[in-house]
Amino acid sequence: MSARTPRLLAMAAVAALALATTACAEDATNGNTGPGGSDGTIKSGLKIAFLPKQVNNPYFTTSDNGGKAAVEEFKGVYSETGPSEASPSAQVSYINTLSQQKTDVIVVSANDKDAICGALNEARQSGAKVVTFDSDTKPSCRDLFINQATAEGIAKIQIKLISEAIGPDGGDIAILSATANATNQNAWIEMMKTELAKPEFAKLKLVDTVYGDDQDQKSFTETQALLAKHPNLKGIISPTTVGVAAAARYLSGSTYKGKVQLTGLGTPNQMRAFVKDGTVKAFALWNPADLGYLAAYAGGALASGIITGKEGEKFKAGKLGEFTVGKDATVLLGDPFTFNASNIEQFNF
Ligand code: RAM
Repeated sequence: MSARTPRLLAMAAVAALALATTACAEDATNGNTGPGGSDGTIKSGLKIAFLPKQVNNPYFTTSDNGGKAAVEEFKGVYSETGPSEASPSAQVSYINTLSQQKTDVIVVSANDKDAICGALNEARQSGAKVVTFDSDTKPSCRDLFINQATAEGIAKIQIKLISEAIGPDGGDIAILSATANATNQNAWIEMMKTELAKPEFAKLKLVDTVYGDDQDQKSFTETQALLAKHPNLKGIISPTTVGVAAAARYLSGSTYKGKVQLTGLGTPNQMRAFVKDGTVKAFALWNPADLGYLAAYAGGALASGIITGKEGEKFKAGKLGEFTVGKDATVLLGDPFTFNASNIEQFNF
């Protein structure tokens, strides 16, 4: 774990408080009222819109609230809009509207790396800066991608957790993913396959990958179908907060509870009951509020001319400190964090 981990722990522990009190601006880069930018401060009055994969997902409620706190710190105008279903092209009409409204920064988690590119590039031609966060587009369609953790790190922790949960005898495992086009889940699945090819995981065999489309009911039904189809299944990895919560709910009410192991990427509030009842031993995630907060600051820095997306550029992200733009116009939040029975009570998001 990196030096950022204790910070994540501390941040997450106070996340509810921070969100409830709408973090004040004591160490923000605000205070400027003019056009700003050249002196390294974010311009005030920037219109910053968050466009999640879907709006009715607690993960995005948390991330976007983190963005709102940041936008308020630098005295911008925050908004959130988006589809209720995470389908590939569902975000296009929202992007067009935001562009017509002369939004300065669109912060988007992409349902598909290609499908929204045309709309995003039109918005950019009209003057908007585009920041992807959580799930990227093709790099040519955005100015910056705010990555929650490396795909390799996210893959490694999930393989490690399922391996530990199943034990040394190993067995068949399956993946319950989000939508088939999701850039983020697809990158993580590829890296999980690479990880599984290592000798230490030779006893784990990936037998199926299914998609719950980040819909609770579909994820629940897909879990049920997976278990019917693979009677020897020993574990499920669900790299989506919607999927892992639905799978946990199914398992906890079934005869598979404690026999078929489950891990993945979940929010503590959605997973707490299933950790307590023994359905899930451990799962991982980052702090979604920090991810949204960082994305908002990055958007503000872009729209103020502080950064352009070039490797090596630096910008300040309020309480999270200074970040550096990496390769392919990407900024990294930190490492994933593991939640289990010993720490889950400390988190509220
Ligand atoms: C779901 C979404 C999101 C992903 C998390 C882990 O909420 O698919 O994109 O990052 O899970």
